[in-house]
Amino acid sequence: MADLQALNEAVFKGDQQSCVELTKAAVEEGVAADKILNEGLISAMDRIGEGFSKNEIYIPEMLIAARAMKSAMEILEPELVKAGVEPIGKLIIGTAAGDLHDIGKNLVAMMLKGAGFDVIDLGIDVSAEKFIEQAKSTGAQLIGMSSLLTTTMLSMEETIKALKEAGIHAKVIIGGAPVTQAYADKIGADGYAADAAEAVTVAKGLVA
Ligand code: B1M
Repeated sequence: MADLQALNEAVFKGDQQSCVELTKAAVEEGVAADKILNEGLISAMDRIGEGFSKNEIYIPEMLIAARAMKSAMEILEPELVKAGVEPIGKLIIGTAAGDLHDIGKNLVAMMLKGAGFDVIDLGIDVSAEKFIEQAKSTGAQLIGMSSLLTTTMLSMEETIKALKEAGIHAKVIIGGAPVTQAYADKIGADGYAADAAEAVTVAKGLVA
């Protein structure tokens, strides 16, 4: 019998192999894809997020759990598409123009995916033009930008300005080591998150 509790534990512990096996077994047994997603995967990532917020779980464990979740999602995604499960929102994400750091951005993207968002990752060094083009073509409600350098923080401001000038109404969330709430307020971002767990809370709040 499909063991979603074991799958939940496997995600929590970052046991990639068990995640894949248990997800495959649940799909083969005909367990509904949204049940596997919610009970097996998302609730485990919620636990990871809570632990991270309380400093009980650290970045390496979060990355390992997110990677395990990603492997399970690769099996589950076609089933979710077949079942017509709606994501809770669509978000495009990338690192600010000029910035090549992507470890934090990838973690944020994985956590948002884990929380049920449809995440389109534009990668690193993403220009304002690319954000605008992708915001238009995907119809995303949210745009995430990450910056690790004090210099590339400035390109976030330019991108937000360009998005507004292009008439894009998607809400913008920013983050990254040098970024602060005060800076987000200054440049007109709609949300700021200090870490990947908080990014999920902020993103959920913006699409609610
Ligand atoms: Co670079 N680097 N780096 N680097 N690098 C830093 C950022 C630096 C602080 C190191 C230092 O000097 N102490 C410094 C920046 C100084 C500054 O501007 N104030 C620096 C520098 C100077 C540089 C170069 C200029 C070095 C050089 O070439 N002279 C160069 C710049 C290249 C470029 O971007 N144009 C450079 C290059 C690199 C590598 C390529 C070697 C590598 C990046 C590899 C990669 O990402 N694939 C690298 C690395 C690894 C680092 C450090 C060591 C680690 C960054 C990291 O991955 N942290 C970093 C020093 C440090 O931070 N201790 C440093 C772990 C990651 C999980 O955390 O990204 O903060 P972080 O993400 C967090 C939160 O910030 C938040 O959630 C994440 C998870 O909790 N968050 C968001 C992030 N994005 C978010 C988005 C959100 C919400 C939350 O909403 C959308």
